[in-house]
Amino acid sequence: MCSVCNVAALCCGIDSSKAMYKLFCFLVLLLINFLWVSCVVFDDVEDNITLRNATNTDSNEKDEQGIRALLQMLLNPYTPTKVLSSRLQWARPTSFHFDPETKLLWNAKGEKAAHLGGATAVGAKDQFVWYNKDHRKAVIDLIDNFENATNPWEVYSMAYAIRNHINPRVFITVLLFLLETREDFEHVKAPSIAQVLPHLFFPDEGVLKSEGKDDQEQWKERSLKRTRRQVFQQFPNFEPLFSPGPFSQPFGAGTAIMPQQQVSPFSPIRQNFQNTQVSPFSPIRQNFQNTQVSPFSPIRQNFQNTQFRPFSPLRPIFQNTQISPQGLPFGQQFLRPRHPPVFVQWQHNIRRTDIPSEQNLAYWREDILFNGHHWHWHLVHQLGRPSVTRHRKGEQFYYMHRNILVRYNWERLSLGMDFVEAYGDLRTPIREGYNPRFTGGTGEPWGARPPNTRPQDVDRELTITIRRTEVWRRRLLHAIRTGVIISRNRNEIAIRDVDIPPGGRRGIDILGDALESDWLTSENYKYYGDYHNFGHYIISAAHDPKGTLNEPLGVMAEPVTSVRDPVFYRWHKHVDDLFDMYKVSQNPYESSELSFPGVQLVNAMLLDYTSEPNNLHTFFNTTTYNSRFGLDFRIQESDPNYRPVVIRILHLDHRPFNYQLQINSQLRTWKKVVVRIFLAPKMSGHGERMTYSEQRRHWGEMDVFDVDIVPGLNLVTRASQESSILGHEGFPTRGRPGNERFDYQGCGWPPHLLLPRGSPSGLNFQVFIMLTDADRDIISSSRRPRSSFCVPPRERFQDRRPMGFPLDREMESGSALSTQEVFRNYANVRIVDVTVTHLE
Ligand code: CUO
Repeated sequence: MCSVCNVAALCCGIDSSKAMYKLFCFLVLLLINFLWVSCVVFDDVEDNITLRNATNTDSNEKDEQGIRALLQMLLNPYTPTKVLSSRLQWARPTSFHFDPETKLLWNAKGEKAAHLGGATAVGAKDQFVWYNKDHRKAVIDLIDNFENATNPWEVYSMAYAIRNHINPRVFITVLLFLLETREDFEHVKAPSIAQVLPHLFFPDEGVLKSEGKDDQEQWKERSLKRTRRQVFQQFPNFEPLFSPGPFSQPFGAGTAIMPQQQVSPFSPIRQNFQNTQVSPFSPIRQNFQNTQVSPFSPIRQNFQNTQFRPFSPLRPIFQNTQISPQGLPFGQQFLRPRHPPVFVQWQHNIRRTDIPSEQNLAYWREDILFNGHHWHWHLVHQLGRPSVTRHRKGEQFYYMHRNILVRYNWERLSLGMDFVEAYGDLRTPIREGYNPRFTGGTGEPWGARPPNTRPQDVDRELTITIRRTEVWRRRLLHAIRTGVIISRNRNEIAIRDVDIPPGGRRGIDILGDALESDWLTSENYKYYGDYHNFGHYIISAAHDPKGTLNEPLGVMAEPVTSVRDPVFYRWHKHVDDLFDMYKVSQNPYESSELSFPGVQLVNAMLLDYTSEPNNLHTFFNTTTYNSRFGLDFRIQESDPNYRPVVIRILHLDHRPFNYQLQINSQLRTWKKVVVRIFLAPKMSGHGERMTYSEQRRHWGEMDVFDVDIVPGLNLVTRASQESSILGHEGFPTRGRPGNERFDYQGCGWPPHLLLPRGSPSGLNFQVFIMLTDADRDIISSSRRPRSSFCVPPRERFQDRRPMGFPLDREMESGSALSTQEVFRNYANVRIVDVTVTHLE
């Protein structure tokens, strides 16, 4: 029958001509089949679960088993625990038992370990609503209970006992939060939210598969291939970071789809860095030689990083969307002969809003990493959580959302649209309709809002009147105008953006907590209410405010989805207007705060090495996304129709570039300086030159870093990918030597969206660059790269200045002048005109 059976039969002394032989063969084949199923069917789940630090000697084997199981829970959010446990052969913990009746968790000694009444308040099938305070409280309750666990194994044991009784979204949020904050999880690399909950980013399986058929046919000859080739043919000296190979290969079973990640040794980008480091005549090298920079200096680190890291703006995406760091080509993990994948090209071309111009921005609003960034920011800046409250959280709320808004306006300008218009009066209709056209975790579609829907008082999961939010707004406006917040003890707290003693809070920080708002860190939650969050909630319920249609809430209910809806930016423009009223009320910076005697920024340029200086380029690119988990979970792998879904996402991208700065120091000794770089459009949407005041609301942070300079002329090169706002590969958030690095991508801005789209004929922007004295600005010297959009738990922002300094306030010199004219007399400032060209 088969050679395997013959050999086995021979070994066992069974005659191949007898009936006994047939039975024996049957048993052998059964055994082989069992082994095959165990190894092949389940191992691609197992393959993807790899701890960041496999040789961590601190964690015992049990802890590692626990962590592995916790990650598997994350990646299979809707599979019951028992099914997962037997499929993945978890070690079964017996130390906890949960009683769903009493909501009590008992430990092995028969003692009450926790009461999960709060955590179970959100039903297993309820739609999770982040901006609903009760739902956030469920998250906090569960976090509190998990924090009693003394090690990862205990966290797993508790999770095992309670998981089936907790709303899956609450459970996932808590688990990811624990991975971010617990010290015993420091070495664990958490999966991205797009991989944990892909249905929040893509439509359901049916839509994907039907689109996939079309796209497979189109793939070989259609747009993307042409787009990429055109980009590189236009600039023959520019070698693509990724080989275009995958676009010219037919797809099929076993075809590797991962583009080459390594930068070619002949790439001009690499050469550039090699040149700047290796050449003995390089001014940069001379600079290093002269200054004898310590091997631990951030300057040196910067160059080391830029040299040895493969430079790819897309690399973080790949790292984020795959969990296995073993070096396996990404696609090969699931390209098994038995399950040829379905390839889907995802182009954001599903119409979701009725206004065509708004629809044109879908590629930006629906960008996966951007959605993930916003979600992650809210995850780590958990509301009502004093033990892990992030430093300057209220100010961060203002600043991070200001930057989102600024960049959205850059994009609108690139497409010839007006800047976003505030929507703050909840009694007026919302012009834009929005139909999300994808489903929530429970399989129900998100609520759709028809055009010109007028929000009303809400009475469904929560009860809230518009009148109540208006009272809160009036009180907040009064606080902004008078510069005084009334505390819960009825004390008057002055809110001012002045330098503050350690432990004190700036006015913008206090205002941010009151406005967002946070029931624990708000100085008076009862009085100032929950203004911003309830705005989200009322808008998300506008299409069914009383729940009479039994329609789920719209995407505005959740940070992970809210940025997809055009009304998000309108609501946040209104919130930003309130913050800006406060900023405008602050005294302008004095010239002593802006100048830097003895240090001049002689020259500055931006180079992408494909054309003249100060010419930057964007284009559309693709990324492959593994939807192995979540999207196709409804068809089991044992089903002959099972095929994994592999998604290619079209997204904006740009050529990496460098800032080159010539800094002259007349000081007698070396000096650490802070370099602050911002970008803004030069002209308004109507083609008029903007004044300082008009341009002020459109500056977005590009980078803030520090560098050591020596007396005389210094040449400083900084790579765009090193930016302080970006999610970095292996960003060392914990800052302790010897720690494994943690993938902190979620906290940073998506690297591929660093630049605005620009226009085919070139759109004019300005880059504002300022040098300030690090002795004044930096709280403590650290070798960690700085991050502008979040700070690790229990640490402080290094930059002492207000976020957005110096462009966050009005200037003494008057609002009729341009920014160039306002800073004309400051030798430490330069404004560079740049052109951003979009390659089509
Ligand atoms: Cu991030 Cu309104 O805060 O969404």
